[in-house]
Amino acid sequence: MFGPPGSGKGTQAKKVAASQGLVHISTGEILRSAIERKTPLGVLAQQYMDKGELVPDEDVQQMLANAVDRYIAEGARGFIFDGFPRTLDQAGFLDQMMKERGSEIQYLIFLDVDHDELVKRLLLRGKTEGRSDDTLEVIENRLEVYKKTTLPVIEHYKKQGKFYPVNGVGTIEEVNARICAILRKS
Ligand code: B4P
Repeated sequence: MFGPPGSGKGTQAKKVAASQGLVHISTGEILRSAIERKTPLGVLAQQYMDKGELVPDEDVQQMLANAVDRYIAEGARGFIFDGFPRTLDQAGFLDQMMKERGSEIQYLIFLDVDHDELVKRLLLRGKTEGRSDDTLEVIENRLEVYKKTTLPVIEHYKKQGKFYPVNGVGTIEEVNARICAILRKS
C-alpha cells in the first residue's frame, strides 16, 4: 500500500489484510512501538520521525526482514506492506528479499490524494490521536521528503507492470471498494 503521508495507507491496508487473509506489516507502527518501548531502534527512530525525516534504510530493512521471517515461521501465506518501500534502495531490498523467499510483490496500490486534503487529515489526526509528527511544520516536511525520496519508487514498479493507482479521496468504504475492484480484476 503506497501513497503520501495521510493518504490512508494504514487505514486501507488493515481492511485489505482482513478481507484477503494477509498479514499487515506497517513499518510506521513497528517504529512507534519501538519508540514506546525505548529500544535502541526506537531511540534512533525518534530522532528522525520527530523531524518528519525517514529512518535510515539499513535499520528499517533489517526490522522488516525480521518481521517477515517471524510471520513466515508462524505460517503466514501473504503480506500487505504498509509504508514500505519508501526509497529506491528499500524497493530493491524488498524485491530481493521476496525473491529469496520464493515470492514477489504483486501490486503497488497507489492512493492518490491532493496536498490540501492530506494536510487536513493529518492535522485532524494530530488533534485526535496526538501523534508527535502530525504538526503543521513536520507534516510539510514529511510531504517534501515524500516527493523527493519516495515518489521515484512508483517508476520502479511501473517498469515491472505492478503499478495500480486509486483515487484516495472519498469515504473509507468508497476507497476500499476501488481497491477491492483492482484485486478482483487481476
Ligand atoms: P506511517 O506510520 O507510515 O505514517 P503515515 O504515512 O502518516 O500514515 P498513513 O498514511 O498510513 O496514515 P493514514 O493515511 O492511514 O509513518 C510514520 C513515520 O515513520 C514516517 O514519517 C517515517 O519517519 C517513519 N517510517 C515509516 N516507514 C518507514 C520506512 N519504510 N523508511 C523510513 N522511515 C519510515 O491515516 C491518516 C489519517 O487520515 C487518519 O486519521 C485516517 O483516519 C484518515 N483517513 C484515512 N482515510 C481517509 C478517508 N478516506 N477520508 C478521510 N480521512 C481518512
